[in-house]
Amino acid sequence: MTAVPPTDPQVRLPRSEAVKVASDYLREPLATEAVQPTSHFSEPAVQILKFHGSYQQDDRDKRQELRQQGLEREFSMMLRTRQPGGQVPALLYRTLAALADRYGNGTLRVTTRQTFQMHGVLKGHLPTVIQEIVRQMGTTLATCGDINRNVMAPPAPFRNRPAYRHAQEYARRLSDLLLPRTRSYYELWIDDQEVEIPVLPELQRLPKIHLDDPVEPLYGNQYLPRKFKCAITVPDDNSVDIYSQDIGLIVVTDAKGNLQGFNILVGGGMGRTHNKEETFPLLAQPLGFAPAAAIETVIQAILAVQRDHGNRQDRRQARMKYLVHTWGIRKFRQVVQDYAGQKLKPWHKIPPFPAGLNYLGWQPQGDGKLFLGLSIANGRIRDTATCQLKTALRLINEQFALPIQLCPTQDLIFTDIDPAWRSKITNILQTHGVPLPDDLSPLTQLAMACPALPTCGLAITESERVFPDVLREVETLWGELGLHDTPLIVRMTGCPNGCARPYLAELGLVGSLPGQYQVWVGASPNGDRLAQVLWEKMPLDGLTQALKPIFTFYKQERYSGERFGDFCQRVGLPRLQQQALASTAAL
Ligand code: SRM
Ligand code: SF4
Repeated sequence: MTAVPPTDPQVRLPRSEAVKVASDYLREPLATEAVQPTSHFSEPAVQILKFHGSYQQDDRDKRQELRQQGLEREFSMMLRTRQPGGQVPALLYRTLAALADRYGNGTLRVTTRQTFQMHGVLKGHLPTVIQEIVRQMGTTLATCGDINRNVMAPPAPFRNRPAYRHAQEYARRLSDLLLPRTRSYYELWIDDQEVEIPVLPELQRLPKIHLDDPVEPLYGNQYLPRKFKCAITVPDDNSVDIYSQDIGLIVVTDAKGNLQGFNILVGGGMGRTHNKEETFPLLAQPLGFAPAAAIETVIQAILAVQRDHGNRQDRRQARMKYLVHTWGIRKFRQVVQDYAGQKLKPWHKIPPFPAGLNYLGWQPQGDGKLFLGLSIANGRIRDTATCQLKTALRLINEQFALPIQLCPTQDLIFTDIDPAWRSKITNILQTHGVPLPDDLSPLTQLAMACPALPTCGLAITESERVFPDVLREVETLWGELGLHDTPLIVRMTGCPNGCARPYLAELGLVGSLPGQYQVWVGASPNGDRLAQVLWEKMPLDGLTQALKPIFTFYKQERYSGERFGDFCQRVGLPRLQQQALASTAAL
């Protein structure tokens, strides 16, 4: 892998890098095009728009018809918010829901990184929508693009467990620390020179970490080679899929809950490309431990190492996981220590994480109040004929103004609930047909799918739209075998990019060709082992028939309490494939 420092004059910049440099810190050509009365942006502007939190999309269902009529695509913008640790104040939720109704497609979507996405905003409405979000203390800044994305943390609002509080606090601190410093976002959308960008003490000059760049001392004018993702968790909760992150921090406390520091993991990532063997998902590896006082420096050092040594020539090889993989963790650690000007301490031993947690249903917060976790199918908040989820959430928001925690499983938690409100809230949900978690099988509670068609420009197959049917069929089969109460993590994506983290599912379906899916099995239910491909091309109408012998084998041969993912890993792919073949031959 070639390591290209951002300012190396000898190397001709690929287009994706040149666009960033030419943008004058994320301004042009976006600023010019944003005020033009057009339906969409040019390609370079689209790349810069991402750093402002928006993707240009078009309705792929209508592409062909419009092309036949000689018309242009039906363009609209998707906006993504930044919610460190998934925290959403009640007023911001109200604003986002109203904006989605007025300017979007009427839905909000809870993402797998604990943010909201709003789809279907017309180009001309972008300034109004972004202004309103910022006015209500929200932001879309740097939620997309080659920069640090939303920082995740476990959503459970356990007020009596200090480790959870530390994780949430540091999610916010790291989010602020790694924001871009350019004023372009505010110039373009807010027209307000008064907005203050926090200058953190940690951003004072640190040798090696900071560039000689007056605007972006950490990122420079070329930003990162690729997207960058961080999460913070606590030792007994891997709801954030910590091993899938570029940087994963695990809170370490003393016996009284005082923060000592963080175990640091680096180099995780899911994305891959079909038939490109040099791309693959990777789990993050232990880097070491840093005391709390040093963590900001170490995090910036890691990011700066990726900034300077990540691959800027080939975007498919540009994620930090490939740098860690190519160098090996020892060299990576050495270089990080060199940048940080300090040695990392040894990793604090922690037990393995427990299996896939969710925080659904009514639970005590530990401070006399309750929280309520609601399962949201694919994170999509909308009303249907049978379930008026959007209306129910609006009513709860209006009547009780409850803060929200978004979950990495695309679910949502209402927090700080006075126990006296419980029956009224339950009543609102029931009268609007919103299923309470107890009504849902463990399989439905844990499942997730990415948006794919019709909005995602990269989708090869359907995902969100077909997932309810797929899940129902898998669930029926699972139930027929008497496995109703056994949890199973099922995730689906419309392409190999891995947005719903399917390579960490016990059963992962990954769009491979139109109408066909790879089937991945064998990930550990606690998220510390990747799945493997069982079948390369499976049409959906053959899925349950193909799975039946595998599920039956599991039912018959599993050890007591053994989960499907662990079983598949133990028996191995060849035996699973044999079972499937034997069953086909017997037909
Ligand atoms: Fe993702 C690109 C949706 C989490 C890996 N992802 C996209 C885009 C923006 C398509 C595009 O580039 O044009 C999708 C927009 C679809 C739409 O219509 O809304 C998209 N990704 C999503 C969301 C909404 C999926 C969801 O069901 O919630 C998630 C938004 C997270 C957020 O709030 O920031 C989302 N994406 C992820 C994750 C999971 C995670 O971060 O924990 C991954 C795998 C982890 C990782 O990054 O390795 C992920 N998305 C990708 C990739 C592949 C990156 C790679 O390293 O190869 C792409 C494509 C790319 O970057 O080139 C991508
Ligand atoms: Fe789109 Fe692929 Fe991500 Fe699904 S996994 S949202 S199809 S990029």
